[in-house]
Amino acid sequence: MDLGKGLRETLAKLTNRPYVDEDAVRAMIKDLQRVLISSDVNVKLVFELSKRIEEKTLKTEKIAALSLKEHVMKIVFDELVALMGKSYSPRLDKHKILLCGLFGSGKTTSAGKIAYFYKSRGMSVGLVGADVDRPAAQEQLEQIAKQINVRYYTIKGERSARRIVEDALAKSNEDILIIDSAGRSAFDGELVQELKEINDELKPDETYLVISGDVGQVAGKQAEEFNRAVKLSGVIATKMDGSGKGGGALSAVAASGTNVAFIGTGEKMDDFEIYDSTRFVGRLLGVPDIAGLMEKVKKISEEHDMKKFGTGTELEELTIETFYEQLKAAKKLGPLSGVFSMLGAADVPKEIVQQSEGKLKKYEAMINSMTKAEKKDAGLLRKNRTRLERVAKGSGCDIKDVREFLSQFEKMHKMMNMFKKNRGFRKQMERMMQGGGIEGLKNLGGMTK
Ligand SMILES: Nc1nc2c(ncn2[C@@H]2O[C@H](COP(=O)(O)OP(=O)(O)OP(=O)(O)O)[C@@H](O)[C@H]2O)c(=O)[nH]1
Ligand SMILES: [Mg+2]
Repeated sequence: MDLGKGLRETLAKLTNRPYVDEDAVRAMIKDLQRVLISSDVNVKLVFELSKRIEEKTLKTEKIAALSLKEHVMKIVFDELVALMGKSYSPRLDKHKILLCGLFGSGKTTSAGKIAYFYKSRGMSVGLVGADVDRPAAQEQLEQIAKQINVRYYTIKGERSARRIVEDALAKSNEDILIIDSAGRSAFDGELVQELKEINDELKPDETYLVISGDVGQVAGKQAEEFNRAVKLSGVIATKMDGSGKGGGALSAVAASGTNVAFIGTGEKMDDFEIYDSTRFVGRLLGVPDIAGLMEKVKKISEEHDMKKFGTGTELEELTIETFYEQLKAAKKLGPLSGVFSMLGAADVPKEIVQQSEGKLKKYEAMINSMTKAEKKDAGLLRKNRTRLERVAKGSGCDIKDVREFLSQFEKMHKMMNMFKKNRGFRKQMERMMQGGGIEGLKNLGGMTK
């Protein structure tokens, strides 16, 4: 299951309640446990986290400025961040890096990514191909070195990784030297032996273990084993783009006493980030950069694009025209659905928020072909084929397209009605639209960077 979606739904359920009491907190914690465990977070960690959340929410004094809901949200957010471990700051001086890890975990790709990372910061980099097991490994790394334009060192045909490292050390003078080592199917004596040899020769300043994020909580055990053999500086968790188990891997590494240093989020050289647990959790909850997003909301509402979204004391009735205004505004905002979910609404369907330019143009043409009465009351169109045909013809679209537009409108209409009934959401939205509420949201604590 998608950890982010599960967490967002859990929190939305809580904020959707008219008031929060002990039962509400307990129900939320149950949901949270289910979501985390199904994302392969270790059961023991989940229960420890639940217990802390329960104690903190029910037994600690809340900060005066926060509502009880905000208080609970802040505690949950902070606990999730703690579960996902510490953030990392890589050194930026001259140093040598050793990469190790099991087969196919992403070592060679990560070697390239680190090289690219430091090169982009103006440092000189050398890559060392010390994988003497897999015949194609040397070419793979050489290819990467060419692609990102950094030096490459190896001895073709050499069977000893140690000698390759020794040779590279003698020849190189780059700020950053990165050694790619051979993968193994399992953590065994042979692997430890080879790593120790390289280690003795290289005396690395940083040793990173590369783990594929899709192994889930097994990552913790791997980190422990490797850390015992060669002292690790940190873990690089790769394939964090595809895996639903990424949260499990990160939390397990954090619990193993090592820490996550970088994460790989794709196959390209710049799909690579310094690990920041606050940012990671923020992204899961749909608010990657809450301060930046709020700035955008403010700016757009100042441009009046969103004025019809509901300023003043009442949200206006959603009509086809106001819906269209919102679609245009939402496009500018990007991850608007994340804001909605933070405010306590369930996720706005992606297909509504992410409209292409072409589609918006089509919608505009459709709206221009509608009568005043139809724009006010979409129900007139819904069941009247003649009207549908007229709009389709007038806008050069198929009836199917008009129906799709109407169905999106109806979905949003339903959501708006839900929002309207929810006073808490309404208040937050109004405050936000007036600019003042942004502070309120920022006060959710750890969410700002
Ligand atoms: N989606 C995605 N794919 C990745 C990521 N990192 C690596 N890969 C892919 O995973 C596969 C294995 O990557 P490698 O870098 O060759 O792994 P390795 O650990 O060097 O493999 P061995 O040398 O055979 O042990 C390749 O197809 C990579 O493109 C990532 O962060 N995201
Ligand atoms: Mg490799």
